[in-house]
Amino acid sequence: MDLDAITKHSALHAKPPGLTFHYGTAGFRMKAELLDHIMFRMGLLAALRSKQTNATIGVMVTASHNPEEDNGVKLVDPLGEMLAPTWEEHATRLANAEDGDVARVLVDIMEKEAVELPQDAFVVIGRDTRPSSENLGQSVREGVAAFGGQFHDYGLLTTPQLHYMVCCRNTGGRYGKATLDGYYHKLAAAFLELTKQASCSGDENVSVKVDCANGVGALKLKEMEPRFSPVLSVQLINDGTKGKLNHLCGADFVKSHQKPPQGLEMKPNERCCSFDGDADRIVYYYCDVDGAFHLIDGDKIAVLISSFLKELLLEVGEIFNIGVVQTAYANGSSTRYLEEVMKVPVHCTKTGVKHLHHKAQEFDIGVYFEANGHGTALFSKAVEVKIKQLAKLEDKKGKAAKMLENVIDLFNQTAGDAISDMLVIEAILALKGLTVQQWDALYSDLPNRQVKVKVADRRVISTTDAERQAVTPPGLQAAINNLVRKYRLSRAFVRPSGTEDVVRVYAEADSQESADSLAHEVSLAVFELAGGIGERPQL
Ligand code: G16
Repeated sequence: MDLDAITKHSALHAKPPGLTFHYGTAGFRMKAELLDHIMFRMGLLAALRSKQTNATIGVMVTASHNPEEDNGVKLVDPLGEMLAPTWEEHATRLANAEDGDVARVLVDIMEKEAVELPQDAFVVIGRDTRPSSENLGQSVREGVAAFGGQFHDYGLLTTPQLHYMVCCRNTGGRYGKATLDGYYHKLAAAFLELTKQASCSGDENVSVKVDCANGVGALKLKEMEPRFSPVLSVQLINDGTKGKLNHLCGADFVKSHQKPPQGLEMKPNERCCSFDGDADRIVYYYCDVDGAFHLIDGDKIAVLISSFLKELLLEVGEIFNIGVVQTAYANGSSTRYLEEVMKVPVHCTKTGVKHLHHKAQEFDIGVYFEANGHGTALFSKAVEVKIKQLAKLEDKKGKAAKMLENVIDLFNQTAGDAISDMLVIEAILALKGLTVQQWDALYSDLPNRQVKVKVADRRVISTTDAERQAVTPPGLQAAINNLVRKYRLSRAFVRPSGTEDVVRVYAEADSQESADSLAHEVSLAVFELAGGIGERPQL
């Protein structure tokens, strides 16, 4: 490693003064103009991580659900998972190093992690459609090259596609081919095979309106559509040809505002869904004959998937432990339904798919979904092997195992994936002969509200118990407890966002009016006790 060259090169990607950076819920995220030095340094770090693991590492340039002016970056570990927590700390340290100290911090990380310098480094890069992403991707490439690493830049990809590519490359192609064609082929083949088993297959082509948040998901779904169109037709809305990324559209907008995205006209009972800006989240919705909007979020997706998997397992006759992982945002009704009606164990982790993913790996079959629509299902090696064996049988058991084999292939097991999840959902609905209205009717969500509060420094709020209790600032949790007591069937919590400069407030109660009012009162408590700035929260 030529330390002088790295120091010189770092000076061309100077750190803006006076700011502190933090590898958050999903990497670094902020205004795009502040990110150049971080991109260069994450290129360096990805090369270093690649040397240490002797594997391909991924770098995704995206700020997912954030506004178009923001951008971000996250590193993807060898099996397509999120970066290991100790390396998140290295990333934070490297991002905050003064320009002249970058080489020294790198040497320090190398020593700590026992990285062998002569080892080759290979990094794959993907980016979303933000105007800033191309240049920021160039800075990542420069970082990798400055460390003597090689790279392959896939250009525009959804985030889950990049996770998939990393996993394929590090498993010798066993997970799939590390190309877009390989991704489309794997998913479409599994989907077509699976839906052949639907009793009404071939009768009618199902149609879904897909709001693509004006993001990269539109491009990729358009490319893939001919492969599944014999069974499913998609009408793309907010496909990026005119609107702004994530503006008044996309999964985050629909979930948090509980209303349809701009540009999407819904006829009663029409089946609709929304992706977010990098297509790693999905939520479904429809409006009924009275014009009322019905949201089917990540919680109901987890219920649909886990009940389908349980039924298949019963037919296969194998006892595998299946668990569902949620976060504090999960609607109380969903947790109750999973535990009491479906008898499935439910675990709660901190927000961030990295936490849910790790917990889900503890089960033979782990289904994880955040209420915001970010999730997937994971199958242990032992399950995959057993199901493959059983799928060779020519009886009823074999048929169910074959279906399970297709389901396993249809899930993107590396990350939440809106395209893959949509195909899983559509396949399950077809196989079970369910409409979205019947799916929605499985249980009723408790009315809920999510709001954001601006404070001077959101890190004054710290939490415990999977973010359900505030530890600091003093008095905040007691204030929340007092407010919650005023409402029936109520619950509320606050946490600092790891992707936006805000504090998030969540409240649920027995009526929408109560949920709104509780969320508002808790916001005021945050504003007063945690250093609110700007306008006081309004109801
Ligand atoms: C990211 C994470 C999600 C998380 C979301 C919001 O999603 O991957 O796990 O739920 O941010 O996080 P926070 O509340 O900390 O801002 P995305 O789709 O933006 O990458």
